[in-house]
Amino acid sequence: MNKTIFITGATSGFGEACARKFAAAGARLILTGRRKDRLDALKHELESLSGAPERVFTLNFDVQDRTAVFAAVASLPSEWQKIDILINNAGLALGRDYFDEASLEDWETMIDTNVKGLLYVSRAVLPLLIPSGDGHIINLGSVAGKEVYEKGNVYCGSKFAVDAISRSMRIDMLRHGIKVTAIHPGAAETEFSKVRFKGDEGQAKKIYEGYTPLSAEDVADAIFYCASLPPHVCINDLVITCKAQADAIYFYKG
Ligand code: NDP
Ligand code: 8X3
Repeated sequence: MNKTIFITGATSGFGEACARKFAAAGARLILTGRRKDRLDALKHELESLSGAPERVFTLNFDVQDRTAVFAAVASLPSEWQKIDILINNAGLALGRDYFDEASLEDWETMIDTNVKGLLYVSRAVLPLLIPSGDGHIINLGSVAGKEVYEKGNVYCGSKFAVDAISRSMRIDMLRHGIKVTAIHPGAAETEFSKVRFKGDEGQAKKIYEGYTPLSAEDVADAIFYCASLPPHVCINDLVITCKAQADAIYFYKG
């Protein structure tokens, strides 16, 4: 794949799996996240595996920080200033609490990361995506952006926003020839639940008990498929769950 892919949240889960998948196909990668040690290790690994130095460029910033987002993208060297695909993946859930008991700080972090962060990165990257006339934006929504569930309140709200923003972006990007795909996964075993339950491994593990959840690689495969279609074909909206999950609420746990 002779393309440059900009991936947010490449230090773990779907973003990291996408980095491996696209790297294996020969793409050039701009990998971003807050944990610099992980970005450096991944760059080293992918460049050694491919035998192609300068295949990966890393940017270390917090998507919540508008100034940092624009400064990071502006710092890209000229040879990295043409981007073909933006994968807006960085995101998180924090807490799973009743609306009247949830932490306001958690709510703010989810909105600032999942909604405002996605907007900042998209606006910062678009000037580098538009000139190709053939760009692609892939946003990570969730089944939580399709149905709400108990104690999902603001996480669900943030992913409903990603769904609406993706649909709206798709219309506004028509004139630039940019595809917009929203991917809505169900339960996938990554660091997501560990982050949601603030490091409580036991609570995180319980989420995936009694069934086989999606893996990060399953989701990366679907994203790669969407990104590999002919130029005139766009998957607009893709909901992907494991076999044991019907939607955001119904599971069959054996
Ligand atoms: P992980 O926790 O494994 O990875 C999340 C990634 O997001 C990390 O690389 C993290 O990097 C990055 N990130 C989080 N906050 C910030 C921030 N403020 N600034 C920059 N980067 C940030 O989770 P997943 O891979 O599972 O999740 C990826 C996306 O998929 C999220 O948007 C999530 O909501 C969504 N999703 C996940 C599902 C699941 O069940 N796993 C299902 C449906 C959707 P770092 O901490 O280094 O900054
Ligand atoms: C993550 C999936 O079901 O925990 O978006 O909300 S869920």
